[in-house]
Amino acid sequence: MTSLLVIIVLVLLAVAVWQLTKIFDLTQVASTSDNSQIATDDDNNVQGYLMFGFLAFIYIFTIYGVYTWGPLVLHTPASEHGALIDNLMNITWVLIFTVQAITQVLLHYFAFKYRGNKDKRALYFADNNKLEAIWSVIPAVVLAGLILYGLYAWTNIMFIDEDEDTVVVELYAQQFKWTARYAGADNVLGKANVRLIEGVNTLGVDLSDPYAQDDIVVSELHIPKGKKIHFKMRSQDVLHSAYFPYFRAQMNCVPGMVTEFAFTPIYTTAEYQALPFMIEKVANINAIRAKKSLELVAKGETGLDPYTFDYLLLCNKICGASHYNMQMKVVVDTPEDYKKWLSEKTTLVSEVKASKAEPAAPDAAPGKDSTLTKDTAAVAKIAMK
Ligand SMILES: [Cu+2]
Repeated sequence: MTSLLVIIVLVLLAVAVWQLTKIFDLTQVASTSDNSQIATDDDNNVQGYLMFGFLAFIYIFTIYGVYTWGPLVLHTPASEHGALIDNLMNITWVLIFTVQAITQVLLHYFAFKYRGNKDKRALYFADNNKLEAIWSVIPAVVLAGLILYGLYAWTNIMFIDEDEDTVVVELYAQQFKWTARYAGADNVLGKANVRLIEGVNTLGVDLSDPYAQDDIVVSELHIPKGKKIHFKMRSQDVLHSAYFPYFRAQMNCVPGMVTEFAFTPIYTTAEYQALPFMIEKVANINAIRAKKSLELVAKGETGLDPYTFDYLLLCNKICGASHYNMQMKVVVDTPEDYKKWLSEKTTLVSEVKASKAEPAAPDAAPGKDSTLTKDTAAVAKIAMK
């Protein structure tokens, strides 16, 4: 509301200034100054030099931006293919910056050089085949190279060898949470369908399918370091996008179909937390949080907890009101820790059995509601932060 008022005030101010200048112009009618609408050589000179001013502005702003926000970009990739994506990204940046640096200087310099002048006549110039060939062929060759390298990187990253020993995990997206399902010892996910969603079987797994017997459903994703993880994505409601920024992986989750992506993590969570850049980043975040905490405590509110780094699975498609908070913690374990963690989990089949053994269905419903209330409370808590 306040910002709307500020905008209205600014617009009214602009209108007032504009009207004042009109009045000022009218009072100058009798004076000797040149009031014609045709640009004079003086006007053209001013415009010519302003071109250089604008050129300086875009370069200073670019350098300022790189210096100020550059350190915020994603650092060391945590997956095997991540370096390939970063390399592609860096090559693209270098090309863009080089072309931009050359063309902007030329554009603004020529606008200055050929600024209007009473003594100059415009040259009639139909075309120049040699020039046109140069500025068509160079970008075509550069772009073709970039696209070919991109295709090579993409097919390399997206290729999943069916015979390779992978860990198959399903990522199930719904407004507004992620759930993961492990394929279990057989490494094959049981069939699933939204029509089969019932009680604790929130993913609609077909419990009569032999492959579903050892499936494990969890709300925190654990994956082993050094092993290829084969993700199969489903969505219950709308388009979501499974985004693992540190692993340089993203794939849309589309209702009614299964999408796939695979990557191999190369740092455990503990190893990644111990990287020098991450220690510095966390220290910076905590310095900001500590300052904020002091302000909060002074106001009689509770301070902020210190931040620790964790890999996250985020949703990268605006999927509704709580999209911003649709995330799941991802833990990369050593293969031994991962095995231990997974062995402590119960299969979905036994969870469903246990829930049915409990007295009557009406009791199950409030249980489900209480998780919902807990989720809403958690969202509200984070939103308040
Ligand atoms: Cu989403």
